[in-house]
Amino acid sequence: MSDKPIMVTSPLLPPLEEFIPYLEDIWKKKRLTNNGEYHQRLEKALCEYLDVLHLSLFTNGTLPLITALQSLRITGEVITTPYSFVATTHALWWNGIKPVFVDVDPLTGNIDPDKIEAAITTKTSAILPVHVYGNPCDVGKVMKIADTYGLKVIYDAAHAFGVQINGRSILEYGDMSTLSFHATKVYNTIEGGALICHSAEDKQRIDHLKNFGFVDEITVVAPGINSKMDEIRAAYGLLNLKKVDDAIASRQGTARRYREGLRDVPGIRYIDEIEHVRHNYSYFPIFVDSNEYGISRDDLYSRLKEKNIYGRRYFYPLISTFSPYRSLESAAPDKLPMANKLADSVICLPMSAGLSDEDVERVIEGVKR
Ligand code: T4K
Repeated sequence: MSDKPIMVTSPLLPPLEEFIPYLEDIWKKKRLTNNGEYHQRLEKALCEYLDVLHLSLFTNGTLPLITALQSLRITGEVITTPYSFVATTHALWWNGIKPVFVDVDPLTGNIDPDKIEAAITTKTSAILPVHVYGNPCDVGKVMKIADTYGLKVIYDAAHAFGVQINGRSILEYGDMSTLSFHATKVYNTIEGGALICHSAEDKQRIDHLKNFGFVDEITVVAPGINSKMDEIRAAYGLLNLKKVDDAIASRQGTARRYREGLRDVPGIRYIDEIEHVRHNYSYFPIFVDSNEYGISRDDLYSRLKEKNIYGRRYFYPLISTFSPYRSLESAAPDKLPMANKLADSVICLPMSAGLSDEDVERVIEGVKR
């Protein structure tokens, strides 16, 4: 077996020979950004692929979170999860909103809906859960709580491109959902993202907010930001969209082999497929029980590195331990035992379209030893 590096992920790239004619067209037309032809085509194509009615493209997956909160005029406190990429909580900070962390489900790492009610105060205006690793949150329970207390729900669906529950897009749930199209994601536009909403009015407001708040040449209705996707990345995204089904199928094969290969390894747990869910296999986290496995998570992480296998500890450290947030009352480790346990035991194994059988075998053998 070779020992070439196996990275945690490798980007999906469109065929260069198909990209060049798109670039030539953009060069000819000299329309580079600001809701150009490719931008409009990609929004339409994504609505069709994802089976949603209203989607706004963004320049990354963080700005749609910030914009969703502005668009829904969220203030005060928002209930969220500490087990995510730091952008989730930073979006609250950028809006002057206080994050209130609640603990997560020990199996999936998603927000534990049974812990949400106890965190609601008179200042709570919304819930910001994350579909971690693309596994759906308990959307039914979250919706019930939100309806009971009159709260908005924004799902950070950065990992959940193409995920469905019972044949319905996961993006239909909540008031709004956000996606990331970063290079490391199942579907990428190099950098990019989107905000999904459920009405033409909301989409219009979002489109104003992502363009400085401009409604027309001389009218600004809100202190918007600049988060428009340019034509080159939109064209790249159109091409990558043609490849994403094959990419997901390839990832599915890798996930199946990991599950078979690691099934009987003592002290290694993974997340099983969830019934009635169309998964996108965006990540393959394993959780190491050091007592049963024999060595710690960090020792396994280092040993894999020595073998040129680069996993990542997504999501360690927890967001609640970072300096801007650790003094919050809700960040106290004893209030977040499950999130801490997952963060201290997780390694995401390499996962990308086109991982060879040999690579997958090397990873499995690396974990087994
Ligand atoms: N919400 C959630 C739940 C998120 O997970 C994220 C982002 C966001 C919101 C915000 O979305 P964006 O604003 O980022 O669109 C990565 C990504 O930068 C980030 O998008 C992602 N989540 C997070 C989980 O992971 P890093 O710092 O771990 O990536 P990096 O550069 O170390 O790359 C990992 C590996 O991927 C490299 O070792 C090699 C490979 N790689 C990476 C890049 C960028 C390539 O082969 N080619 C590449 O171009 O953050």
